[in-house]
Amino acid sequence: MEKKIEDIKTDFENKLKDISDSTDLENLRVKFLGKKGIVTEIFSQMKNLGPLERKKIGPFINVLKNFILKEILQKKEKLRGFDLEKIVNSLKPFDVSRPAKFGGGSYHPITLIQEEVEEIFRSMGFIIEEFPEVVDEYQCFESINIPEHHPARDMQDTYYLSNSKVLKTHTSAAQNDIMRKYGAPLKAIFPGRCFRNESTDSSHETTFFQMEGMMIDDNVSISNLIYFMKIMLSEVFKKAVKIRLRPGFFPFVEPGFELDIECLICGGNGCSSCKNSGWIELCPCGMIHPNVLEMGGIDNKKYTGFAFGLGLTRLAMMKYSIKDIRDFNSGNLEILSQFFNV
Ligand code: FA5
Repeated sequence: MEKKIEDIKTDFENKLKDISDSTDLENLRVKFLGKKGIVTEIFSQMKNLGPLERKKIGPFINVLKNFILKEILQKKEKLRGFDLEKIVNSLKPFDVSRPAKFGGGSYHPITLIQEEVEEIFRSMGFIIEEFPEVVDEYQCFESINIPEHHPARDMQDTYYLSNSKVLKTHTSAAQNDIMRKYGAPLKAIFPGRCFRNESTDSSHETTFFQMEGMMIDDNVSISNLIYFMKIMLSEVFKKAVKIRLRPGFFPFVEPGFELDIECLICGGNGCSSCKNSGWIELCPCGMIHPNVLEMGGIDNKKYTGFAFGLGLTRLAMMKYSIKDIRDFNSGNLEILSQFFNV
């Protein structure tokens, strides 16, 4: 049997030498290693051997099989113009004890933009609050005037957890707790990660960041809201950017607005990031609904307030010219490590 194995090896080596194209190589592989191939056949003959001899011969056949496999792979690479042996020989020896070189780390663009916007509002007297990502339905909806059958509560948008909690769909979920915690007057921003069960495209993600803001005092009006929005945008972009205000409906504000920014990727000409509209929906806002103030324990006869829900991830897209929002969660360091606050 050992002699037979040796002969098979020699026969294979002779045949391999003459092979010059990949079809012949595949035929050779099938001839030796295929289901009815020579090596398979010799494996099946093992059953005719006694236990001692089987134990002795088994490893020889395995070595033969692995040898043939390795030679075929190497030949395949050679035929593709890829000489493994040559490459291995050309590798320079290296010193494994040499200290590694590490590049400096960098902040994620969301962290950069968040810190920047926080600083802008902090300098205008706003406090910054953190809020959990898992909230209950009362916080996310009822406490801000979203009744039970409102479409925003539809399973399509909201991730419901098994403990009857939800993943925060918007930072507005913190409004009620923050009003109750601080009362009025109040100037607060609260950034956070939001989750929505929706299909993604270049400006929609299932996980994205918002920054909510509220100002409550006597005599707060829409002009205060517009003033703060303008300051924030001019500080972030350090240049005039075109915005437009349209009526918008949100159950927790009255009146409500959509604040859009001209798409800075295409300069308003239309591109995939803005779905060819030239505008990006950035920061809906409005005057806080009296019911919401009341549910937050604030006297709605004495106080008025505005609230906004800034799309922080979209703001970062515009600031850093990132065309596709999905890049933020991609982990692609080539894209993510090149941004700095300027
Ligand atoms: C809201 O979430 C309201 N809570 C905002 C609000 C707060 C209105 C206070 C009035 C007063 P909307 O669903 O439109 O609204 O989201 C607000 C912003 O978050 C959008 O303009 C957009 O910039 C960003 N945003 C919303 N959904 C996504 C998404 N899937 N991916 C990325 N950004 C999103």
